[in-house]
This record gives sequence, C-alpha cells and structure tokens, in this order.
Amino acid sequence: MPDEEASQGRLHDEGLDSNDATSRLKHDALLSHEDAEQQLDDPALNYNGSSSLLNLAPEHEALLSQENEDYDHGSDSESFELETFHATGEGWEKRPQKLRLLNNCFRSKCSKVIVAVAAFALAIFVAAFLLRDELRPFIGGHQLDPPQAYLLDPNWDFTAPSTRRDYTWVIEDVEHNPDGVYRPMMVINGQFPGPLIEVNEGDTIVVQVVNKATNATSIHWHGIYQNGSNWMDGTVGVTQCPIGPGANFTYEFRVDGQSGTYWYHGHHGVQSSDGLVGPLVIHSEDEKSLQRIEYASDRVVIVQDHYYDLSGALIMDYLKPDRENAEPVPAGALINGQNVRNCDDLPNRKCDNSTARLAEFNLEPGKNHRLRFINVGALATFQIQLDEHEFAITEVDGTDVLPQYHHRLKIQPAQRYSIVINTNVTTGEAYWLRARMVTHCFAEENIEMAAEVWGIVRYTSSSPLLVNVRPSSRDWPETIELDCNDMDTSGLRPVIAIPAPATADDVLYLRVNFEIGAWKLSRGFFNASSWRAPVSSPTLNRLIEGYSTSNESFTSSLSSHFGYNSAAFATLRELVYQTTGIRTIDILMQNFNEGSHPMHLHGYKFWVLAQGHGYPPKDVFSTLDLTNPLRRDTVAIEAFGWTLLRFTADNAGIWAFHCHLSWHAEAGLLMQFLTKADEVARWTLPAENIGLCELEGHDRGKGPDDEIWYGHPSR
Ligand SMILES: [Cu+2]
Repeated sequence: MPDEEASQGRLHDEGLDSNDATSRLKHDALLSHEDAEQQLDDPALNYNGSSSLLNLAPEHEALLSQENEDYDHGSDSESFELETFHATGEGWEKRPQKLRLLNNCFRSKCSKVIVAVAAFALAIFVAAFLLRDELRPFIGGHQLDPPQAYLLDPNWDFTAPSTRRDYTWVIEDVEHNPDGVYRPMMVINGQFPGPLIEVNEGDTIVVQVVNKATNATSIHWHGIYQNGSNWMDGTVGVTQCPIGPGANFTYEFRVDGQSGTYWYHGHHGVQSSDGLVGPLVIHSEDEKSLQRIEYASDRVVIVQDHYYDLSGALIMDYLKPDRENAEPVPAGALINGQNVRNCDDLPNRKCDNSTARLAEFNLEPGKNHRLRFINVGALATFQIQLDEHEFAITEVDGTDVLPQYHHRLKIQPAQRYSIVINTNVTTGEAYWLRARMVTHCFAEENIEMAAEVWGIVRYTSSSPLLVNVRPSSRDWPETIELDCNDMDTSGLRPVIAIPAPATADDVLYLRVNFEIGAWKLSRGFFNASSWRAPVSSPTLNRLIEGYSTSNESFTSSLSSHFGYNSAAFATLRELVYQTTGIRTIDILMQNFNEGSHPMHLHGYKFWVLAQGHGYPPKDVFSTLDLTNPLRRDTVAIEAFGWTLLRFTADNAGIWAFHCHLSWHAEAGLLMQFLTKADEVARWTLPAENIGLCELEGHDRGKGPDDEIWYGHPSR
C-alpha cells in the first residue's frame, strides 16, 4: 500500500529499524486512515479500554508481553537485542543492550521516556487522522485536490480594492487514474480538475498559459462578459487561433458587472473532456445580501461525465460516416475529479484504484452550507441529491435567485446551480451525495459504464475517531428523471429584478437539427448552417482585417441595424447574425432532434422567457411574464421542444452561440452573434492574438475535416 510505503519511507529516513518496538509504535501512529478505519471498525482492537500504563492496543501489549516472557524464560535470542537510550554521567549515550535492560527500564525512571514516546506516537496518530484530508494530495498522483480544495476562503475580503490576480498555468499531458482507470489527460499545473480562481467583481484576471502539451489549446472563460476584451474569450475559430504546442499566451480581462459561479475550459475541439476544466468564482461586494440564506461555508462541487479514451479518438469515431449522431457514451462520472471504480469490472482497462477516493465534504452540523454545483461534462445531464436533505436553489449561472426548495437538482452540461443545505438532520453523521447521469438520453449502451457517482457529506464531530464511517442514508422516494430537459426554472426569481424589454427589435427563428448529408455524415445544423471551426482564421481576425482594409464585404453591412451577414461569411459553414448599436434580440429555437441541447451564448446572459414541448403556442409573445424572468447563460432546448430567449445586444464583439454538448458543437451546432459591429469596426487586434495563427502546430488537435471521409462512406 502506498500509504504504508510512505510511512516506512519516513521510518527509514529517520534511520529507525521497523522491527524495533519503539519504531513500531511510531509506525502504527503513521498508519493510513484506511488502516485506521479498519482498526476502528475491528471490535477486537481497543484503543481506549486498555488497562496498560501506555494505553496501548492489545497487539502492542502482546508484543511487549511476548518480549517480557522471553526474558523471564531466559531466552538469549539476539533478535530481541534493542537499541535504547541510557543516561550516563556524560549525558545521553546510545548503546545496544539485551532485552533485560528493557524490562529493567520499565522498573526504572526510563519508563518515563517510553511513556513520553508513546504519548508522542499517539499524538502523531491523532494528528494524522485529523489531517487525513490534507495529507491526501501527497498520496495520489494528479489527484491533487483534497476535499477541501474547492472550499472558498472563509476570511474572504468582499470589499477589497480591485486588484490584479496573476496565475501561471502549465498545461501538460499526463497519465492519470482519477477513479482507478488510467487514461491520457491534459491537466493544468499537474492538477485535475484545474485550480480554483476566486476573485472579486472588478478584479483583473491574468492567466499566463504555458502549453507543454502535444496538442494546441485555448481556454474559454465560461459566462464571463469580456466586455471590451472580446479577444480574450478563448474560443478557437471565433476569437483566436489555438495556442500551439510549446507556445505561451496570456489571457487578461477584467470581470465586471457580474458575480457568482463560473468556470473555464478548453475550447479547442472537444479537449475539455480530457481534463481542461476548473471553477471560477466571482464575489460581489453584496454577496451576503444577494444570497438570502446565510451560510457557514461555501464551496464548489464539480460534477462531470468521464471517458476513458482521449477526446481526439472519440470525436473521430463519432463524426465518421453512418454514426447517425450516436454520441460517445461516458464510462463513468466524477465528483470533484473523484470516484472509485472496481477494477475487476474493467478487465480491459489498466486500473489501480488504491489512490482513488470518493469525494468527501466535512460540514459543521446545525449550520447552512452553500454548494456551488458546476456540470463540466461533455454529454451527461446529472440529477443530484444529498440524501435526506432538502435544499434551496439560490443561484443559477451567476444570477442570485430567491430560495426555492427541492429534493433533487437537475443540471445540464455547462450549467451552474448553487444550493444551500442545512446540516440539521439527525438520522446519522454521514450522508451520500448522489450524482446520477440521466442515462436515458444516451444513444447507446456502454458496458463499462457506472451511471452514478457518490460522494460523502460528513457532519464534523467533536469525536474525530468516530466519524470515519460510511453513510447509511436513504434515497428520496421520488422516481428518477428520464428526461434531459432543464429542471423547471420558471418559478425562479432573480434577487435583483431586471424586467426584460417589452419587445424585441428582431426575432431569430432557429431550427435546430441533426441531418445526415453526403457520405452518410451526420452533422448539427442551425437552420441550413453547420459550423466548421476555421482554426487558422478566426472570425474576429478576419473581421478586424476586413474593417481595417475597408473591405466592402465587411463594411457594407455596417449600415444595417440587424440581420444575417452573408456578405462576409459563407453561411452554410458560418452563420453570423449581426447588430449595430444596441438592439434587443429574441431567439426562438425549435428542436427537431430527439436529444436535448444545452445552448450557451458567450459574452451575455439572456432572459429565459419560455420553454416547452412540441411547438410554441401561437400567443407565446402576448402571454410572457416579463417582470423578472430568470437570467442565465446556458439553457436547454428539450427534445422536439422549443425555447424562447431575449437578450440586449450591447456587448461589442463576436460571440459563439452553441450547444454545450461538446460532441454536438464539434459536429457543427454553433453559430455566432456579431454585436455592436460598428464598435468592433474601430478595433485593432493585439499582436499576441495575431501571432498565435502564425505558430507552427497551432492547429494540432483540431477536429477531423469532413473531406477525409469523402469516397469512404463506410470507413
Ligand atoms: Cu446539442
């Protein structure tokens, strides 16, 4: 066991002999917490009830009594020769003695030394036990996140003056086994999931990305407005070229006009499912009043589906002919990058679960606690519950909402929900946190799949030796959801009420579908357009080049208030809707596909005006409640359903609008909004952005071109 090896390593470092009785006491004091758990569970062992002077466990007493017995019988076995410390006139002198001396020692004042050593050993044992969470990172590979890693700073200064927060992130390829199964991953600073960014509204975030991976990459800051810094949005093919292997790029942007729970992820191909994900929390000066339930602790909980193969291989398989949009099905799921699979169930995988752990959360009893859930997965919608704890939803995608109570949370990829729970349940000290993938929405079976991942919420206890037990908590009686639509958010009301504009300047009717075209290739479509990422020629670069050279294809449309731009863009591959000035735009989406799609608009939050199944009612626009609809950045359009959104197009830039199922976006389900184009026309692009497109290998890791299959319909 690595824990034991580590302990022995420490013993050897101290130059101690593990056969030595004193050393064994120390060794036992350094037992891993699992061993400690087993020992605590073993009624044969009693740490508290011993009558021994040293308060030793029976096995230790047995060891010493055996040694004494050997002495009494006159054994002269050399194997019991011990090193002891003996006081002499010149001070402490170290010399070998016969065991007899140990026995003598018990009758003399040196017994005090042994008592002291034993007390020290017990102290180390208790300390190791109490700090078991903190010690975990040193045990398990890239699983550098102990359960408290995403615990937000309890002493956070919400009113600190605006500041610059600098980070350096080295992106590398690693072999990692989050749940036991080894797979290649891309990680940030050796950590999975990635480091927490925690800032105040008004701060400037500066992240220097050093790409030491084989493939190119980019980082998108999900939900961040990037007002005035569109080129820092990190969207390959839209706002930047990828950061090539061996290259550096520094993202710098101010977060303003927004607070709450966000995240970041790779936005090159589908590589976010290889590990490039992490949380980003923005605190508002008014956070304590915007959150209507006071809470004692605040933390992020990341859930995600988890694949055992690299996204590059999965996307090739998904996009090839005759696959009919059958998305890759995950093998499992993770909570904060953690789960434990039984390696016996996965005979075809390289698996070692000795360092794998279930996510654990230690919460003070009798208090409220905020859990900020983020679904960073590629495909799966999750249903989440903490057994026997009703909770209040208090935030949705960065919008604080009035508390609304539920038993289960349903969360689509890229969405965030904060919930507040009260640790006032008295049926136990530990409860399962269950996160279930809604498998009904998967296209195929995956025989390797474990559809649920469980974490453990523990009430902290004054008696630490008793808390390490498995929960025996009960599930809710309600049946599990089978649909991957949004949970019903129609009753959620933002704390800061902002009425939606009474009418829109224009209504976009978007038909969302997957269609099988030439060579049996299934692709995602907004109307007649299916996106292919121009990785070496991002939209923003072309726009600024076109405006600055007075290219008429770009400048001619600036006189229009709104509409599709077919002068500058080939709309079959790049659907760009453009506005000038400040406009209000409605997006009415109709889904002709049997799967739901979590749609995400970069650079904005929109009002979710209405959602439903089938077709929208004829009077949909006259029956809207515009007083204070939910504002968010990722909303689902359900299978064969519709969704109506409204947003104020006032943030200059080119913004992707796409399905956040990674596979669907790569299959073409992405379009763009060029808003305040008149302002964009005055921009110059930073040299660093332009430079990315000139670097060798910047297109490494991009999705496959359709053309590779032309002529090979069954390849
Ligand atoms: Cu989709």
